[in-house]
This record gives sequence, structure tokens and C-alpha cells, in this order.
Amino acid sequence: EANGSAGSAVSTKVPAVAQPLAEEPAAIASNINYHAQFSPHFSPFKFEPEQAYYATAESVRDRLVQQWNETYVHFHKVDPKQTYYLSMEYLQGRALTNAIGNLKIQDAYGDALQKLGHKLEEITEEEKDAALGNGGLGRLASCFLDSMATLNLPAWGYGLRYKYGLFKQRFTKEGQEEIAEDWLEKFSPWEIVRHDIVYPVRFFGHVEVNPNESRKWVGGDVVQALAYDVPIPGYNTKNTISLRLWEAKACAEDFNLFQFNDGQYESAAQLHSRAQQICAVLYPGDATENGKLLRLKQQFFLCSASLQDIIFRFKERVGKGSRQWSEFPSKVAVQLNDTHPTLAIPELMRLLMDDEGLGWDEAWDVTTRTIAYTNHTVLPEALEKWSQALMWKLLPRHMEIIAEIDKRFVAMIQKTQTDLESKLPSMRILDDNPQKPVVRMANLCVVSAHTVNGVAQLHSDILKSELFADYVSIWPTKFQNKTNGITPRRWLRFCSPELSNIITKWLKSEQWVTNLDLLAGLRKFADNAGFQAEWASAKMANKHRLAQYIERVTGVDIDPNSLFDIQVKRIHEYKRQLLNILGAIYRYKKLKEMSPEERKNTTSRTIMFGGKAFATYTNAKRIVKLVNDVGAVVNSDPEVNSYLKVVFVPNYNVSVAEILIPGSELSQHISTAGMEASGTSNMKFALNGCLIIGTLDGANVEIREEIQEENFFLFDPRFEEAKQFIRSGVFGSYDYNPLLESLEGNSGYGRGDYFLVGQDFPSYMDAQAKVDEAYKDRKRWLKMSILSTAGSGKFSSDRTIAQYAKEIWRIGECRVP
Ligand code: B1N
Repeated sequence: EANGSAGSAVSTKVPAVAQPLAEEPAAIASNINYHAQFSPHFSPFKFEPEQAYYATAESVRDRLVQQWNETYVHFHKVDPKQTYYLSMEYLQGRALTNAIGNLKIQDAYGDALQKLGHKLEEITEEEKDAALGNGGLGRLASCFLDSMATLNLPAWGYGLRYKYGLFKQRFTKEGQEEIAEDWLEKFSPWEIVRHDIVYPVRFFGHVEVNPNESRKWVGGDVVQALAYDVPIPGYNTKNTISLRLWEAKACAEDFNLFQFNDGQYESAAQLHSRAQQICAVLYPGDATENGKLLRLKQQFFLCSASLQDIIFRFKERVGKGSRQWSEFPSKVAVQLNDTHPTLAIPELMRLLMDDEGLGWDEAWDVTTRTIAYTNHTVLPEALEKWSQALMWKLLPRHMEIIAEIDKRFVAMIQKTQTDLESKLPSMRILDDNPQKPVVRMANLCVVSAHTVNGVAQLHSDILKSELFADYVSIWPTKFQNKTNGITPRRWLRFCSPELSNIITKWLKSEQWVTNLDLLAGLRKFADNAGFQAEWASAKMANKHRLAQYIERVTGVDIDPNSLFDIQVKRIHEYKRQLLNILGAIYRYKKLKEMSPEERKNTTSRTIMFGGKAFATYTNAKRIVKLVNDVGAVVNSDPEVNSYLKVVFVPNYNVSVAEILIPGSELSQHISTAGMEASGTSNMKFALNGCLIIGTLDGANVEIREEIQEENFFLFDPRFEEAKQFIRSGVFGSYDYNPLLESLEGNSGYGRGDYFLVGQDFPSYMDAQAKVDEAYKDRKRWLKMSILSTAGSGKFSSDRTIAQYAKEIWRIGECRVP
């Protein structure tokens, strides 16, 4: 059995013993065997990779549960101020490799599995990705959880337990096809249902006014929010925090037995099916798509359940009974991940006033000192606006509160900021436009939160100078920057063990995993031939692994000696995958025109795309189709296909990224300037020694600063430089921004080449020619690659989270002894 091949039966030689904290491979194997036999999910006597995966996951979970309980007891005892991260999305990906890596037990588990006739790398592939998010915003939330646990912060995540996560992508002749992703089909071993943690959440109904003037929201439909907890282990620490996901349920009384017995099966179960709809699917929008009633219900469901839970814990930890509500903000920080959980603001006001009896001023003081807001986009069509009529219907009490916040804001401006009165129509929370009165969620956040932050320096500057400019003079200190980051554990240590080992060897320490700035120590080896050789061989191993994957999922055979050029992200016009494919088309055409001799002097490239298009986003789907069609022609053209391949990697997700990024040499981050708030995959690529070709947008600006401009392929620099020169004020302080924007043809949709693909094409091709030249000089390329990694220290989400903790949440470490 111990020959490493997949066993088909549970081992009889390895005893089945529970011992959850076993350290030795033999004892761990017994624990895995114990789960295979006594927590069975399959028919007995079967122990193929799938069964081995579930039994292993449960064995690891035993350990997490232990650490989790210790963490919770410790937090309860110390009673520190705690942060709650509210997000409609988490893109967790797989958990097994991450968990045993963070716990530093991968070797013991590898050996244990071998005793059971399995390979760790093989069984980890059995796990389905938890894809409860769309893109960067959801993945950021997951990186943040990893950093919060690793930094021993008293912090939790709250989200929704969607039954179907982000759709699976398949290609047909027609283009992209979406298939429901049933990640819970067999069950997830990483969630634990808390049958004792249930809160009622109301929808619709009306407001009752009591004789003492107090108000109460009554009637309507009530659904139950049931907690499912996912353990989030920190790296090299006992601290294990929670991601609490809510599921919506109806109660037994909601089932109409009378109707059922009368044969009216559907209407008997109507309330049950209505409750189930709430967490049925992840909202598939990313940045530009419009919302629906169900989406609003989801948002409120998350906010209400989470706040009831937070208040419950606040009261529970009082213990001594003397805690005042005014102390709430010194015990609780709530971070809103974009405007999607904005309803937390009126919901906290309602709970404090209507349930706890606080007056408006007291409740407002507590709420505003508790809540902070992160903005993730400036695209106008992505700024959430909800119909006032819909809100009055679904959440009548919250609308009363929002209208009151708006009224008081207007009164404050009229009293103390008269110079801003003319700006009120756009600054107000309520847009009373008679055509379609709406609530502007971002304005509600800016007025109510104590802190508003952008996600990269450029983006935060744009928030202050454009989107939220009018508010800056009222609250000059409210606006901050928190440049995004990524977890170095998942995005280097675990996804590229080869490169990690080399880094550890040359830095003579593994400290960089939790102190990423130490990577700067690699700079001095950038020209070292021995280091370069090891670096190149790790990259080549990762390229081979990627080539095998591409062959398996697409059937296309790619050459590991070609330049691996990757663009992966949601498909969006502003991200300009179209510019990339036009470049590839031009390259193909030129190759066709060349003589065989001329071709030999070119740099061979494999251009890979990955990413999902929103199902109803027609232009995005056309781009997907074009890439696939170009690939079909180019890849089967024997004249040039050893110099160029174009591949669309299907179903891009966290696990696919873990294979693509380590194997990449060049990646494209070429959004129209000003449109990408930050980007986070740019950081993952740079960290893995992949060079970037990019615009001066989002976090690219800071990445270029850190890794130095000569190691970054910037295009469009002439145009940008000239505009920057004007903005710097050399020609006076007059506001030339409107003029500059008109220059860009950038001042409104539908004005020609809104995303400037045509305008940027020539300089893009110039930059690409520089890439080809640089690639021919191996030593130069390797040096640039090393310096890319060496300069990526800033982009650890540990740094981002440490800044949130200090400058927004004001919380400190709470380490389990
Ligand atoms: O958030 C990421 C940034 O790195 C990206 O630049 C930014 O585009 C992304 C509506 C969004 N902004 N807005 C969204 C997601 C879902 C949805 O329904 C908007 N995603 C971003 C992390 O800061």
C-alpha cells in the first residue's frame, strides 16, 4: 500500500485512532483513517483520492477546531476591541494546502498520506474552489482574512453562504457558456454549522409608532439567519479566526401543513422557497452591472444578521453588566467592503434606537464612530443607487432613518458650510430626481463613516480630487489611502515552493513569509550568476507545470522556451483585453509576412488569457469569442505556430491562478488610465518575478516605484508625461483637468473610443517590442525578474492590514499564548 499509488480500500494496516493533534506521520495516518471509517460520507471500503481528500480535510479540521476554540476563549477573556469585516464576497479558493501550510504540517501530512497509498499533491486537487466572489474585491477579502489571522488580530469576517458560487466557464462554438457551480454538491469539510446561532431578519412590513413616540418595525416576512463558520488559520501562530457565513432559512411554523394536506404543495412551502432564494446564488456582477431586488435582500440579510451577532457578543462580553453603549466603538470596528453592506449603517441605528432605546444623537455617535468604508471603484455605473420606492417597500424603517440622516446632513451644510449649498444636489444621500428617486449608497457611506479609503494611492487621490471632492473640506481627515496587498503565503510560499526555497536559501531565513519587505535583500543577488541560474530553473519548472496544465485543459501544446505572456482578470472593456488581442493579431500578421529567416530573429511568445465575462455583458463576450477564434487560427498555422500561440485558459479561478502566476514571465495590466482602482493580480505576478507591461493606473504606479521604472514596461509614457507636466502646475494653478479629459475623449460614454484602445495601440506595440528585445538578453531579463520579486515587499496584505488596524480600526494584537 505504501507505494504511493492511489489505494482503493481503507488501509487495514494503519489503525483508526481519533487523536486530533497527532504530530507524527503514523499517528496522523491513523487519524485520517479514523475519519475515513467513522465520519463516513461514502460507501465503506472505498478509499480513492476523493475519499482520501475528505478524510484528510476532516483530520486537519480537528486541529483547526482546537485552535479556533482556544482563540475564541482567549479573545473572550482579553475582551479587546475587535474588527468585523463585512463583505458580500469572499474568493477563498481551496483550503487544504493553505491550512497545512499555515500550520506547518505539510511534511507530516505528506508522509502520512503516503502510508495510506496516496500523494498529497494529488488529493489536494480533489477540493472544489470556494468561489463566493467575482474578482479582485472578493479575493482581497480572503487575503485580508489570512493576514488578520497571521497578525494575531482580533478580527472576523462576515459574509453569505451562497449555494452556487461564481459560475463555471466553458467554451462552445458560440463562445462562453455559464454553468452553475455546485461547490456544496458533496458538502464542504471546512464549514461548521452553528445550530445555536440564529437571528431573525425581517423584510417588508411597516413602522408602528408607540405612544412614547418610539418606533418599531413590525409585520412583513421574517427569515432566519443561521451561522456557518469557516476556520481561518494564521501562518505560524495558534490564532485561528472565523469567517462566519449566513444561510437563510424559514422556520417549521412557516410550512403550511394545512395547505400541504390539502394538496397545495407549492403554496404550502412558499415561505420556505422564498427564504432559500436569498442565498441561492452569488450576484454575478463585477463593477458595472445593475442590481435587483434579490440583491438588496441579500445585502440587508448580511448586515442585519452580522450586526445582531456583533451586538450579542458585545453584550455577552460585558459580563460585569456595567458597559455603556458609548463604549461600543471602543470594542467594535466594522469595515464595509465597498457599498454593498451599506445597510449596516441604518440597521445599526435602528437596533440601537428601536431595540436598545438610545436617542438619535447617541445612536448616531456610536454608529459613526464604529463604521468605516472602503471604496473600490470610480466607474459611475458601478456606484450603487437603489430606488427609493423599492427601499420604502422592503425596508420602511431603514428608509425613515436614511431620510433623517439626509435631512440632518442638508441642515448641517446650510448652517455651517454655506459655500457648499450649491453642491447639495449631488452631495445629498437622497437623489429626489422625479424621474427616478434613488438612494446614493456611496454618499450615505461618506456621510456616516468615520473613515473613507481608496485601495491604491492614485485611486485615493482621485477620490479626493474628483468623486468625493466636495466632502473633503467638511471632513479633511476622513479620507485615507490603504494600498491593497496580497497574502505572501498563498501567492508565493505555497503556489511556488521552488522559488520560495531558493529565496529562503539565499536570504538564509524564512522570515520573509511574514515580513515581505525582507525580499529587498535579494537585490544584491540580482546579477549573481549562481542565483540567476537557480532562479531560471525554478521559473522553468513552473513553466513546465503550466504547459502540462494547458495541454490537459485545452489540448494546446505550448513551448516552455517561449515567452509566457499572461493577462488574467474579469473580462471588461476598461481592462482592455481587446488591446492585447489586437496586438497578438498584429504580431500574427507580421509573422506571416516575414521570411522564415526573419522569423528566427523574433521572440517566440505564448499569449494566455483567462477570465470570466458577465453573462449579459455582450462586448465582453465578443472579446472572449475573438480570443478563442484567433487562437484556433494561429495555433493551427504550421508556418508560424512555433513563434506564436494564443490560448484562452478556461474557467479562471483561484486554483488556476495558482498555476498560471508562478509560470508567467510577462503579465499585462493595461487598463485605461484612471479606471482600475488598484488591481491585485499585478502584485501577485510581480511577487513571482513576472515582469509587468502596464499603464500608470491603480497600484501599477506604486509597483513601478518599488521595483524601479527600468524593470517595468510602461507604455503610453509620452502622453502621460506631458499631461502630468501640466497637472504639476508648471503652467499655473488653473484647473486643466476638464481639458485634459476631453483630450482623452474620456468625458462620457458613447464618445468614440471611450477606452482609448486605438489611441494607445501604437505606444503599446512599442512597449511590446521592448519586451521582445529584453527577452533576448537572458541575463538582463533574469535580473529584472529578480528585482521584481525583490521590490514586491510592500504589497503584502500583512502591510495593508497592519495599516487598517493602526489607522482605521485602532486595534492591537491579541495572540493566543
Ligand atoms: O476591487 C479590487 C481592485 O483591485 C480592482 O481594481 C477593482 O476593480 C475591484 C460591484 C465590484 N471594484 N468594484 C468591484 C465587485 C462586485 C460588484 O458587484 C463592484 N470590484 C472592484 C480590490 O480593491
